[in-house]
Amino acid sequence: MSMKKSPAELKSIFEKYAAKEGDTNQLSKAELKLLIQAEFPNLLKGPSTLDELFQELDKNGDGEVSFEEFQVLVKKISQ
Ligand SMILES: [Ca+2]
Ligand SMILES: [Ca+2]
Repeated sequence: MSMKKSPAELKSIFEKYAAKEGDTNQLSKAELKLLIQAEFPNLLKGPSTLDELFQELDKNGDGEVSFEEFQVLVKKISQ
C-alpha cells in the first residue's frame, strides 16, 4: 500500500486530527499518535518511536506540532 497522499489530502488529515483537542490548529502528542496510527502506521515500524518523531517535528518546542512543523513529516512520507 502506498503512503503517498496529495498536499490537499495531507492538509485535511492534519486539520481532522488537530481539531480533536486543545488548539484546533496544532497537533498535540496524543493527536499526532492517533494520526500516525490511523494514516501512516508504517512510520512507526522503523527504529523511531512516537516520542522521537514528535520531538523531531516540534521544532520550537512548545509541545504542539503546527501545520508548518508538520511539513517535515510530509517530506518523510513522500520520500
Ligand atoms: Ca489540537
Ligand atoms: Ca511546535
